[in-house]
Amino acid sequence: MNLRSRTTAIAGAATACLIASLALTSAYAEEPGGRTTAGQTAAQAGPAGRDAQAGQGVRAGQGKQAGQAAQVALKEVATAKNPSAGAAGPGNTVWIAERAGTVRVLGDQGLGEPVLDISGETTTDGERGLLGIAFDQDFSHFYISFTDREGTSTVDEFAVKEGKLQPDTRRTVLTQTQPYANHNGGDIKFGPDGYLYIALGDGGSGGDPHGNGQNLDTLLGKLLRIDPSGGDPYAVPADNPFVGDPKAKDEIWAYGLRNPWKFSFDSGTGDLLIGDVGQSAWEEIDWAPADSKGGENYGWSAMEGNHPFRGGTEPANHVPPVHEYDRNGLGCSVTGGFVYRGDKIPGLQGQYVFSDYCDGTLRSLQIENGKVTGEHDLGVNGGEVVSFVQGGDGELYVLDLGGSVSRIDPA
Ligand SMILES: [Ca+2]
Repeated sequence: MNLRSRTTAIAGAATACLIASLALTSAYAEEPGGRTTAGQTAAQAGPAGRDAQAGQGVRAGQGKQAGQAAQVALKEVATAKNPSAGAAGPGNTVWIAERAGTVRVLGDQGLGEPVLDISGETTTDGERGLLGIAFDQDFSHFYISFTDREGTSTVDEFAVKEGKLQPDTRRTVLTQTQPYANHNGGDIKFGPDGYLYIALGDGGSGGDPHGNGQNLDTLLGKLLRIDPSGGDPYAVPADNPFVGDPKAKDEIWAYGLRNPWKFSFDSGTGDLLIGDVGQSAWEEIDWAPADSKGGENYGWSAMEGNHPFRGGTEPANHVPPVHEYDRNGLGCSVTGGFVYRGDKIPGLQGQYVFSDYCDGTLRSLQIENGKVTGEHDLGVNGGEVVSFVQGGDGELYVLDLGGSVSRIDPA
């Protein structure tokens, strides 16, 4: 897949809006007295960032280096309408969520007809919409994460029988009201422990005006861990880090997050990786080992990446990002991906693949014992990359909000 044209990148109003709201409005329209409009910001940043990347070629030789970048190619396997999330489904299927509220299954001829349509229950203003989907480990339940028509973050569950959703079993598992339209997070994944993890942003506006990131008495700005099958509407695992602390919400697994747009667990090691979108200067990848007991403080809004934010003091328990990058050419809104555990690209084995919504270049990190020992530009551009999907076979897919669903193949 090639770089998209400037015209195409600017064209979609929804696209421009999401660009702006994911990252850039944090310093612009979302704050009182912002310097410019969201539309202008998006038009300037998206295509410009992409143009700047064109011709730079492989950057693997810069900075830390460990071996050669894997040789990969992007194979478009389907087109969708604003794909926003995906999940491996029963029988090695791949399920794709479209932001306006539909879910479709990838087949040999692209995406099938919607198997779910909640488009009447959500909106796509700001950063809203259908933002996450997940199956539990035995594919007996399917979960959707979306903002409802009032903007409230909502996680609902469906029973699955013989690979099909059972609409009459739908129930709401968790809701969280949102003070602003942006920074909803919204990604959901089951961990290797069988519990459901839910990422919620800091509630929005810009600069975390309510201090939610460091406030343990709110679910905003957190990664949650719940057991939806253990209670009604859910149970809290007894070993969650703040169970028993009356000043902290029991559901919290980790905190200090701004807009954890996408996160994943390494299917090989169980390690946790979170792409947390920065305010206006630093994009970051956060990490925790598989044997973490939870409770990590990733710093926001005292810290943005490794840097004190607006005079903030680094918390004593701050867990700094495993990787950060600034806004000088590499993008403006990190999109967390997956550690590659497929078979087709041996050179990519064990590397964390991620991208940036404003830039689109696929990159990979070699991470050993919580330290980045190598980083690579994979030499391909996924467009307006909003999500990665890991198929049941371990192969990775890239979702371009503009419509492409592509698989990462060997070159
Ligand atoms: Ca942080």
